[in-house]
Amino acid sequence: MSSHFLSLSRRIRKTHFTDRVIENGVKGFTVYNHMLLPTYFKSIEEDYHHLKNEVQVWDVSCERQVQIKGKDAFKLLEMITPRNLNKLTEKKCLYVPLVNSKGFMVNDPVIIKVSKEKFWISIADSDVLLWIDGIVSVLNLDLIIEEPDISPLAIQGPKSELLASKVFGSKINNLKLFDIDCFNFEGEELLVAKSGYSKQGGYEIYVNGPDVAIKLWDALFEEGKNLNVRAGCPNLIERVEGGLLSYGNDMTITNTPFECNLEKFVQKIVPNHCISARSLNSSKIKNPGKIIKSLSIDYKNPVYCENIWKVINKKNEIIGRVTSGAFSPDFDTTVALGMIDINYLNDEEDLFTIIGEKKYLTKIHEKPFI
Ligand code: THG
Repeated sequence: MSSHFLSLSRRIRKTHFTDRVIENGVKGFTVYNHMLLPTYFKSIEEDYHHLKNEVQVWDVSCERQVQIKGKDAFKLLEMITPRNLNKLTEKKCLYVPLVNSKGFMVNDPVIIKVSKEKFWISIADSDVLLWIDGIVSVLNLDLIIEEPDISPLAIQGPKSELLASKVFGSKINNLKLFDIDCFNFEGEELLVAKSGYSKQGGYEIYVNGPDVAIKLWDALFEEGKNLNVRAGCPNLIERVEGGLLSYGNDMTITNTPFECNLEKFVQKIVPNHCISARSLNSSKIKNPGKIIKSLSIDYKNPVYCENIWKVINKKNEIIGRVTSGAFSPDFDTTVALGMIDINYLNDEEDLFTIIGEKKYLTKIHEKPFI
């Protein structure tokens, strides 16, 4: 994969874990929410096999928390998402599309209810704080918005439960997907959720401040010695196999939740509080011309999609775009996510993806590769 040095400056924030990440041999970073996010350690393939067999600790501090606190906090949340938030409790977090008044994706965060009038929006890579601040100031809502010093640290992989229970006790074994609860670590109460940006299972710990960050990192590596724990990060191959969407890659503010296959989270069809309801009700937005699909591409060499790959039909017409892709060692094919013209979703004609100068047979899959 091509790489260049990233010149650091104040605009690109380090995290409380960055020094530890470097000590553990990180080889690449990207920038996400103006903050460093590791991209690989040994190699993307080696990290992938380790993630799918062992356990990793990930510095995902760049999943910043936009905290909203006050009497109107819940009202604001209902305005910015079409998902029904009835299931959001102090014991359950939710994956929620944020949609603007024209019906376009602003972000796709996880939302956490910290207490009665206090929520964290655990954001993907776009400036949600600015978007919300605009709404709040125009409508004069009664709430305070800030980005607290919270650094999510993820434990991911099939052995994550073993590692997490060594540090947080066996109570952690009771958590089901998207459950969240308080756990004691060295006298600190930390929120821990069963969640994370992989399909291998695991937890995300919302770490407050720099001191707990280092103590927790070191405890996880001490307790994880016999579990072959390693520092890791969201893995491109595993993510694409699992069909996890990446805001800024697979979708942007030019896409609707329907195009992003997030229709199941469009639930507030009555335009009451939600600012996207009217647009999301219009037949133009409800019936998208293209939709995100999992794809397999008959290309069998290590490869990473760093720019859009065009998808074409027999007549060489462009009928889609691959937005994320990588060769998968386990499936022995290149796996991908891409926006495909809805007229080509049924297997009637051969489709091809252009990689380099050549074209490779491409199949559309109804489900991710898991
Ligand atoms: N955890 C936390 N914050 C985050 C992410 C995370 N912020 C940034 C980014 N990741 C947000 N994007 C996603 C995308 C997918 C999922 C979570 C966050 C996810 N999706 C599951 C899936 O698609 O299978 C489940 C969705 C559902 O059905 O509810 O987990 O990872 N804290």
